[in-house]
Amino acid sequence: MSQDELKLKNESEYGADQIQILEGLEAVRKRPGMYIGSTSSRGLHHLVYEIVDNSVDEALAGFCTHIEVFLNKDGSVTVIDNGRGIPVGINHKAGIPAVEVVFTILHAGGKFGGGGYKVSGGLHGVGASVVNALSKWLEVTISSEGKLYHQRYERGKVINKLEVIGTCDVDKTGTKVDFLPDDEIFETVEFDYNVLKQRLREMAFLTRNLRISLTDLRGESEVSHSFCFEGGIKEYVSYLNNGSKPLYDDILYFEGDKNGVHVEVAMQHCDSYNEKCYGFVNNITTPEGGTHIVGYRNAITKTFNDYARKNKLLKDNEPNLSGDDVREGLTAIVSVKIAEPQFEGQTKQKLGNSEARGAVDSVVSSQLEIFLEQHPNVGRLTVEKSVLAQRARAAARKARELIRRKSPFDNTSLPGKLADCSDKDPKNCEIYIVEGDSAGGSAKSARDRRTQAILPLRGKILNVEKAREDKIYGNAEIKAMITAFGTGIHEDFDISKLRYDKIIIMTDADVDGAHISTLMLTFLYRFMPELIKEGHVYLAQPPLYKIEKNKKAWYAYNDEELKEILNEIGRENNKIQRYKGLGEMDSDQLWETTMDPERRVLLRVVYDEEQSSELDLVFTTLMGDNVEPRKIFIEENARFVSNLDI
Ligand code: TSJ
Repeated sequence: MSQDELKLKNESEYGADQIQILEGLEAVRKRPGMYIGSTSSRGLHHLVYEIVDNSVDEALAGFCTHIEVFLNKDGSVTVIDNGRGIPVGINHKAGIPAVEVVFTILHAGGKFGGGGYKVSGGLHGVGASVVNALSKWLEVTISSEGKLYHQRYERGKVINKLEVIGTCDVDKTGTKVDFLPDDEIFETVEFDYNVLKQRLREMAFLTRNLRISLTDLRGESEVSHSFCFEGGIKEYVSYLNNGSKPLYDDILYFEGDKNGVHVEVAMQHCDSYNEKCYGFVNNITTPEGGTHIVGYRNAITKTFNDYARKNKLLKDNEPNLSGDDVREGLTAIVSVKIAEPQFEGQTKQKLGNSEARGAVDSVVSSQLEIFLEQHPNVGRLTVEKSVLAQRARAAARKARELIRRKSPFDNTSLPGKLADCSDKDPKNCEIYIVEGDSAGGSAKSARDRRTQAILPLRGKILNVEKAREDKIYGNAEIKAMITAFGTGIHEDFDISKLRYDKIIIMTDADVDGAHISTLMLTFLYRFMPELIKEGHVYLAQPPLYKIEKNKKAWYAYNDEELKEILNEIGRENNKIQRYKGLGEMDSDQLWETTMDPERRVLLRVVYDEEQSSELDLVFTTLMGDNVEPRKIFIEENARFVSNLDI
């Protein structure tokens, strides 16, 4: 029992208890990072999730069907649900209304009265009181039994007692919370509509039939999205597979309870080669996996092998299919709900509860076996694909060994086209991956030979989304990159062997260039994701225009900048040159505008673990066979680069 709860037991010390409580929330304001991870934009957005989580719990309990989120003009957020309303009765332990307990006592989430329990979240599942503590003001309004109850807090402190401020329909119930994040706490208090939209969409997928709407009232015209998925995580899988060709029409769905664990799995194979598997525990993503994912994988491998043997799709003298073989092209959502999740791992994003392993294994094994018996085409197509994957993997192993045998530190094995730098300390070094031999030539003469290496690539590099591993290793451009970087790939990957601190992709500032950048990023993301996660990957930003006037020169990196420069220097007597490609710049210009560390602009490619399913989608959408989603992507593609690094 916590200090707070102990104190609260003694009702006669009510006044003293209040002081204790205020100190509790003071602690949150003193060390906000401890409670919401960080005070960056990410922490700010967590405030919204923290509140919405409470409404989702109400939906999971079966009492709420609709949640609305508004971003208001004054910077505040409104969350409304049509649940039962946070209880307003006096909590017997605390001697204050339950709703006040929720907002003023740390870790009080849902443990009060009525036996309702909160399926507490992961790292940040600390509840409404933390949001309250980190808000300039917060107001809660509850509709219950024909009355409207209201209370206001400022920086976590009660401003007025819970009071009845009006009436409402007797059968109308629900909770509304308005809050304004405290700009003394957060580095930024500006919400990103798209970030919220993505997470709310995910929440809607994870709770089928729950409608979640988001409305942005900040701009001149209202922007709004509303999500409600009758199929829940089945629809999530079909959303993720949009842009790929499914191997069969069905989306497999398994659900069950075992050992106190609620298990839900949806999956479908595509004719592509990558596995996508997103795990959730109590609706929180687990980028590091954990016992639920292990259980799911065991079940899939075992059940497909059993099915293949039983139906003679694998001969007696052929080896078992590996997990990787069976999961080639497989997209899956594994969602479990547990009363007391244990999170482990470096970032506490890995499920540790051992009962989850057995529960998922058992639910998936038993239901998948029956499904395959009833849908033999799914079994046959999957096993046939897995057998091909098995053969390709054997070929890939040979190809990989050939690459591996050449030590990256042995200069003679470095790719012939690489113009390496002379400094041998990776910390000082960077490598430019340049599209085309001619641009490669300018870059070679432009560069600082001591610290900058140049690797020109010829034409478009292989699309790794569309090729099996063995073919990928045969590709000269990809081999050149792997040996130049020095790290190895996949299970051989060792970041300590990275030969350059910065990997900079430099392509023309046009649609083709963007496509090549994306192919490059796809390769890095699939084969060396750590390089992106650790922030080693950048996109160079060549200028789009050169403006000359009176023997002076300016460079503009986009149309906006061009306008600004023209406004400044006047529109007369100037010469504007639009660069169509890197090749149009001479080496001095290339150095000045794009490569000189003192003057250039680089975009760092970032990877947000919590949004990895979205990032995955970006790559597969662009690289898959479906043309329509690809067009959409190109319009939105600014999304996966951010963090201007000047
Ligand atoms: F986070 C929060 F507290 F601020 C918050 C809670 C915010 C919002 C927008 C909604 C909620 C919330 C809480 N919605 N619905 C509920 N439900 C309860 O708190 C509740 C109601 C009745 C009973 C019961 O057992 O009768 C139990 C609970 C947990």
